[in-house]
Amino acid sequence: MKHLLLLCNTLCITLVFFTALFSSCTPEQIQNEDHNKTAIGVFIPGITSGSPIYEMLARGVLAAAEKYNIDAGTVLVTVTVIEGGYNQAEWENMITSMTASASYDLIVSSNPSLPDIVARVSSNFPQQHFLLLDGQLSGNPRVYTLRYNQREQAYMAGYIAALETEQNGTRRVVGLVAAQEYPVMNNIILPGFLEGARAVDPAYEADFRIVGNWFDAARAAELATDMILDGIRVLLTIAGGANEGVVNTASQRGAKVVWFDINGYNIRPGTVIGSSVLHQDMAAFNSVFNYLSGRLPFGNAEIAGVNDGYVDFVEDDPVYIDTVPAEIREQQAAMIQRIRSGELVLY
Ligand code: RBF
Repeated sequence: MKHLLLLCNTLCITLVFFTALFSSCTPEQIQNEDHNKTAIGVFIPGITSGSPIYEMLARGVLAAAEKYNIDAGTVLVTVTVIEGGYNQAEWENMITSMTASASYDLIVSSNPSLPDIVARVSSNFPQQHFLLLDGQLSGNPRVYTLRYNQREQAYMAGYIAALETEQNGTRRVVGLVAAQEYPVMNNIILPGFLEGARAVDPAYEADFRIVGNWFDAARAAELATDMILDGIRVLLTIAGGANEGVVNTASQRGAKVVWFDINGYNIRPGTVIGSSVLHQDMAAFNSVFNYLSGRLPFGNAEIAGVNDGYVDFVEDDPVYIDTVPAEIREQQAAMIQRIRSGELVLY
């Protein structure tokens, strides 16, 4: 039996599940005053809406709490989701406040910039436990991180972008529209994307453009227009809410888009020709469930890729099958098979 209380405003969503037993949580994991409760705070570094990586985070945490509660039967588990907004300069203060409130046994977040922030907060509040996805920090006994093999994710995006360009493009250039520059973008995603394209033909170059934020669809549309007029056939877009500007422009101008993080085929059927995805909902679910069961290996920094089931390219969507030529799908499938079999290793 379960009662669900949903309190919602723009900044804070609280879900309280009245069930579950915390019998399997170790005393060290429970700081809350009420020892019958486990309180989890989810910090969204941005705005959830329009950023599937954050939607998956919240969904996975909530599902893990719900399953734990249903399985265990009697104890209360609370999940509070707090949106940090787009002003990145405010995030550290917000996480410090969450920590200083001593309200959460575990703070969960997702973003490559979080490990540095959490390292500083943790030095002032060493008891606080953190679970960070899409980021990497090892050796802190209160912090667990899991990042994805985004070289694989970007390589699969670059490969299909080049296959489509070979068939219907005019120049051997693939496009990447990114919201902002950050180390994972510049050192892993952009090089991985280009590496994938160059596996089709070494002559490929990448045209890399920056929107400047994670929401400005009009600016992203301007960049996409420029790139398409320059003869670029396929654009990978990694810009949160601004992705909308890229996909609209591409569909109006007959260009193609590769989607990142979630399955995007149905966003614009026929325009979105690839979906290089992360199963962040599953990562959030598994790691929170492990935490609740006292089995999260704090101190570890894990990396998960295609062969761990956390990175994938969606090949079985009917829209992909109906709108992308068989010849391209077969070559893409053969490349993915080489990753799965271990013949192609991309760490
Ligand atoms: N991705 C989003 O989808 N939405 C965001 O608002 C967002 N904000 C980010 C802010 C920073 C400082 C950094 C470093 C990354 C951000 N990302 C965001 C990117 C996200 O972590 C990931 O790299 C991409 O979603 C590609 O998987």
